[in-house]
Amino acid sequence: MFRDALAPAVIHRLDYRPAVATLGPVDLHFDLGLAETRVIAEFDFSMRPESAGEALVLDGDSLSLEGVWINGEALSPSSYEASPMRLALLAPPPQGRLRIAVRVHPDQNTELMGLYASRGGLYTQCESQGFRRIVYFLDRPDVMTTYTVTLEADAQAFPVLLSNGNLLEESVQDGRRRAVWHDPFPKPCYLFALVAADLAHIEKVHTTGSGAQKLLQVYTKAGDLSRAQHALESLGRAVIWDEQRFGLELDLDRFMIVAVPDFNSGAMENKGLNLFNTRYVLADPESATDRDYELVEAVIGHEYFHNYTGNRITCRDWFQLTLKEGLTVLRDQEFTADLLAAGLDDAQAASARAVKRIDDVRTLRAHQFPEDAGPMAHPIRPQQYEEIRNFYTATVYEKGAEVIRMLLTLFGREGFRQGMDLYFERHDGTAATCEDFVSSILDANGRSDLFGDWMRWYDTLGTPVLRAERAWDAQTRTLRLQLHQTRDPRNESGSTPQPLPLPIPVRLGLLSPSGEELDPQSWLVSKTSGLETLAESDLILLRDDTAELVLQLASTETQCPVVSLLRGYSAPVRAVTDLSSAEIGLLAAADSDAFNRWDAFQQLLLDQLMPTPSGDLDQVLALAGRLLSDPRLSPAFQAAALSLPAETVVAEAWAAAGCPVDPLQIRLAVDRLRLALAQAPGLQRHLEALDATVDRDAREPYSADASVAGPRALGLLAQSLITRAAHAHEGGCTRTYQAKRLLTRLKASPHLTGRLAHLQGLLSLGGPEAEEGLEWFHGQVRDNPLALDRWFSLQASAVAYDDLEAKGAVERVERLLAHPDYDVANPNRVRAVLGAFFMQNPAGLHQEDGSGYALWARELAALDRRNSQLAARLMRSLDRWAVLEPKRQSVVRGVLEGLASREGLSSDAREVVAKLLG
Ligand code: HT7
Ligand code: ZN
Repeated sequence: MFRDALAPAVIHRLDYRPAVATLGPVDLHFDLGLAETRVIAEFDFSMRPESAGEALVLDGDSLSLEGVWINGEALSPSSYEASPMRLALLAPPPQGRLRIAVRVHPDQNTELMGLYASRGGLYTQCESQGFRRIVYFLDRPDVMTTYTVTLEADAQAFPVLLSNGNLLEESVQDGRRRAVWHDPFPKPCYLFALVAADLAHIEKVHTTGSGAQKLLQVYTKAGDLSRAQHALESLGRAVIWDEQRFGLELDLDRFMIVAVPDFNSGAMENKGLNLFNTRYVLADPESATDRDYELVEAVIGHEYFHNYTGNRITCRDWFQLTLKEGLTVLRDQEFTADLLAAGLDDAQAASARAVKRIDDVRTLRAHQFPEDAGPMAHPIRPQQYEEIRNFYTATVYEKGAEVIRMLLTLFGREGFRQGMDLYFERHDGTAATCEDFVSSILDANGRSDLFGDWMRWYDTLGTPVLRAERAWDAQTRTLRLQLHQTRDPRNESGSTPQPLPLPIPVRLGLLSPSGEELDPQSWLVSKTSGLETLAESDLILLRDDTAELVLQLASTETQCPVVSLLRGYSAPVRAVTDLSSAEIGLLAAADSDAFNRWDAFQQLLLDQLMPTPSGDLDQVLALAGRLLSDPRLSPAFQAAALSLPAETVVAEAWAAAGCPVDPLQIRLAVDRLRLALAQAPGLQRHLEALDATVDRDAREPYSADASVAGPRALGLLAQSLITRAAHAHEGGCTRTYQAKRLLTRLKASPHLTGRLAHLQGLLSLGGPEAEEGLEWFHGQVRDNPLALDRWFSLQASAVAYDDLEAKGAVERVERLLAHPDYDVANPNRVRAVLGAFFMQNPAGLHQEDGSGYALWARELAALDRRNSQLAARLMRSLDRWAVLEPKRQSVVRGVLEGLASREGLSSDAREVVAKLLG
């Protein structure tokens, strides 16, 4: 008897077994309707000899069976067991042709997994386990086969019928449209997709390096088509980039992107038919910011790159998720960096790449570091899970990309490319493992010896700490650099403990105390232990827990040099050095490595934000002036350098220093520093000159190009500081003046980037101008859902200078939830309100009176009943509750225990809440 388990099952990586059967080509037939869709699947199966005599158990989820046949014969009720969650053929023949018919109800599918309705259209989302909500199947990534799909639907309601691969035929008869699609590439079912909707499209032809013609298409609602051009161009750039950088050509005759208004995540790489959240497709100056333009290009690249890293070579099991996600993130990061650097001279290109690197590391530190320090911490390849949907995490994606980036750093572009070539040579068309990838890269570079040590990165959780200490002998001009790594103590317990040292590539530089770069050629590494020196003289590979590098300096320098450690952020670790504030200031002022220059200044800012600030505020303010007046720095870099660390990043720094986290005190500390920068006499001239560029920019035709977006970001940063100073101005006249100026700028701004910055400024000042700005903006965007999302999120995350305690935040969010434009069925809108409040307004969520937590629990319990995946993701906003000060901690514990004891909590939410409770 096969029972549907009530208790959640924990799935262990080491329990992997191949499926009991292999499947032949699949024929799918869909009779499509919003209220009801009938699905027939037909395929040959062949039981594996090792599984002879076993039942053939097919996965299902919320399905109702209409009939099941083997070799054309209906099965007798005693030969199978069917439930919404599975179909078990109790004594299957060794092989046969299986036919299964089910009915599903797309318009009742609020989870947006499987086949669902959105604004009159039908769409699918099958990763990771959505196909089982369409028909009973062996829903696992190592079961790969080809698909032929017949779609039938009302011709008027569904003028466009799409599925994976190539269109074989299309016809309309008696008001019914019929389309047959065939995908010649074997794929796992999570890459299946269909679309039936009323859509328009734009297209272009791409001729590959080998001369083949490929059709690239973007589908949207007719009213959105004018916003699809940037997506189509981005797709064209991605196709070219993958050919040029990795020699990978588009393998299908056509490649389609479809924009979906209701979508759980960002996008999905279904073979030849990528489905996208509208947010990552549609871009025009009124609906997308500069940042959104960049994100659209990056996400389109990401999904397209999956065609090889994910689709052609897929994952053997879901534990290997980082095999496709980490690698594809690395590829999309490189895509963006290459595009940013294209056409620039060497120095400008290096600076453009550094800005991208800063951006990526900022994301890693803001999202992955807290995850790795909290109760949901897991290695990039987890050992176990209850719901795989909870493991689409910053760790699997972002840290996974960093682990692969280290291989790129070690072997360089050429070596990495050779490794990728070998990976495709060995594994194309298969379901592979992380071991397969790592050994391909290492073997191609003659470093198979590193394999065992390297795989430790896949089993280690937590952010490793790298300590560096110097000992300087002035007489012999010898620098002893001691390196010491420690890993999270939680690695010493658990199912596969991993307490052994990690191989850590460390790129380093030296500066003289007067700020001159010491040429790496002039160092002589006289002795090493616990590490390898590599061909590039500024790169070493730490192999042990403790290592020593002895550097002999050729220069006449007699003072201890300043070490610039982990240049370009060469490994995903937390560095702790013995540098004084003055030495960190020297790096901020003079390091030739732009990433470390940024990092050094951010460190000084962070030191000012600690419960007991360290360092010298005047030095920080003077450095800010120096950064702003350095003509070698790009405006984009300057904007990144002067942006204050996010409150969540400050909270992590407090936690790492063992200080209980008080989100309100953090907000006050950040605000004090913002005010100090805004009022620093040495900065006024710069800020005013930059602020004046805002009006000039508004008169120019809009471009999202980095050469324009960088200066714009800096101008708007200056505006935000001037706004802060204006609020503090005694007597209120400057404040009113600035509010009126922002309101004028808001109404004159031709693009969303400016409008949002001006409206944010107005919200921080408050008063009648803020109200007028909100109303005006709403009037402009009421028919533009993406821009309207921003109107919601700006308010949910707003910091008002009159209410730094955020006492009015909960009430404001309650008003947004009651607003007629709020829509709980639309994940983007839910993220715009709840996501923005929970993740970007810590002082608001963590109100001392518990009102933020009460809203959190009420809304997420309700959301869990409708869309459990989205709810579980938003619950992660309390990941770090255990580092809060005791009073808030005890309130959160009560809230979490209350949620855990609720009847009917989804398995997604149950897993997260249980982990949060420890
Ligand atoms: N590979 C895709 C993951 C994804 C997803 C996962 C779970 C639930 C819904 C989802 N939608 C898309 C996206 C990507 O990383 O490319
Ligand atoms: Zn991906």
